[in-house]
Amino acid sequence: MSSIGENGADFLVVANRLPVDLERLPDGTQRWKHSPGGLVTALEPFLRTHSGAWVGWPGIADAEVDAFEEDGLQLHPVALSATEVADYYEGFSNGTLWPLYHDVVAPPAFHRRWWNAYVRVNQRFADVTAKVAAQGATVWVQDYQLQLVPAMLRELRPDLRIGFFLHIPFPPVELFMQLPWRTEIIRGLLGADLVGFHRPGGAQNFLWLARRLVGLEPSRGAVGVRTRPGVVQVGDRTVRVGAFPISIDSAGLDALARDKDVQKHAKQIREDLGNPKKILLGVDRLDYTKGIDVRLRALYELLADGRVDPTEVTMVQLATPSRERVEHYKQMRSEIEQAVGRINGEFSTVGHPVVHYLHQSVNRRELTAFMSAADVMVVTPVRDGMNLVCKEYVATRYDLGGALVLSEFAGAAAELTSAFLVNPHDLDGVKNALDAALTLDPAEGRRRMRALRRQVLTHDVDRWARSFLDALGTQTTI
Ligand code: GDG
Repeated sequence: MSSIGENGADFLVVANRLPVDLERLPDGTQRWKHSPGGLVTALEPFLRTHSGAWVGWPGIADAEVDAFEEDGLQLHPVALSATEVADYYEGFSNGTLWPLYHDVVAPPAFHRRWWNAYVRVNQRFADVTAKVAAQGATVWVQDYQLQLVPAMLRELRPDLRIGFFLHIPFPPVELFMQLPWRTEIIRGLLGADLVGFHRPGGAQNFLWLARRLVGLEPSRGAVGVRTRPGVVQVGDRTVRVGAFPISIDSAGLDALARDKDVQKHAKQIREDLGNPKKILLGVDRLDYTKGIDVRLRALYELLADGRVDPTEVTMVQLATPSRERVEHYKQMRSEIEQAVGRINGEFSTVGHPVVHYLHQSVNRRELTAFMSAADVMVVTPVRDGMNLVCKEYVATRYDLGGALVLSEFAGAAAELTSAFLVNPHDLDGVKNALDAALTLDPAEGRRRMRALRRQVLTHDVDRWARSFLDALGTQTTI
């Protein structure tokens, strides 16, 4: 770790979180820890192989830390007070925008105090970025926490090339219109040169809103083709709008899954679980959008109907702790834990629980071993921008084993069409898909997995980043 020199960065990522978390130890000292999460997982391989800077919050309140360099990457921490964490992060980002953008699966709360903090914090991110970006630099702003940054940054630094990517769904017009500050958000995003979404539907929704709320006419509305953006004229500037489906470091994960120790660990996991005939696996941040309750309900009914034998099938649910101070999350956690308890109470035998529920995060190698050990990966979100877990599972199955049950409401469903696709609101459909995946003919399973792998291995995170940066007009050799 070293401090930063005088020169500004040519390529910057601006995200709510830094790719490392600051941790305070009981003895008062601090240390940096690698932080999990979709965004970091997605961008890290790209940034490590290019030289750049990352602007973000270190993950704890009131941490005043200087910029530093790690592995050739400049890290610029943005400090947030405890009140700002409560109002901007837990409040407006995760209590207003997150549920609103995920089809109001939980009711969003609208509070002016939260909004004011969101504006203030977005301005701080823009100020820090404006200070550390070199003349003419490319800045890539990430996600729903920072939607005002593009316009704020353009105001401060018109010389910059600014891209924005949204990692969660962009909602239909009727839902977005609920937001009291809807016009401000659209204007904030329009400060970018390129606004990217996972799916063409999100890009289309955004173009509609730009017309309805700001009166802008899209000059090319056809956003159906993945990387061919629509275009909207904002004064003398052209803003491009398009769909860029994110992916994973497919080759890296494939290699990790082939590692002998990881395979040994996978075998050990099966043994530790009592060598059941079939292992079902769920891996999610503990979030109400992920449909963990849906799969537990389906499993419960399959057991109750006698379609699944509890002595033959075991489910492992890894639920990474997430947003634990936000009310909806506390409530959902206890509901899920009750559902696990109910299944185990009714169907387990001593020493052999049907559901192994871990509310903790595991390291990457261990996660890969779990995926290698699983016969059926169950991904049932009621709404998900993309969902990387399902792509990761596919990347680990070099043996063409395993089966994927995937919600139609995950962005990934458009690409992973050889999965068992389910509507998570249709409980019978989910049960049938789980049953089909558990009793899958091995040859049919290999055929499906081969098709899934062809997609995931040829569409990796590097390709995603390049296609976005190419559309932004940046040389991806930086
Ligand atoms: C947002 C959008 C979009 C999970 N538990 C552990 C662990 N993870 C890793 C997974 C995966 C990542 O976290 C989760 O990514 P997802 O895409 O599934 O979901 P979100 O966190 O909601 O991400 C999503 C994504 O942004 C990218 O644009 O796909 O739709 O909601 O990589 O493997 N990793 C480790 N231990 C765990 O316990 N090491």
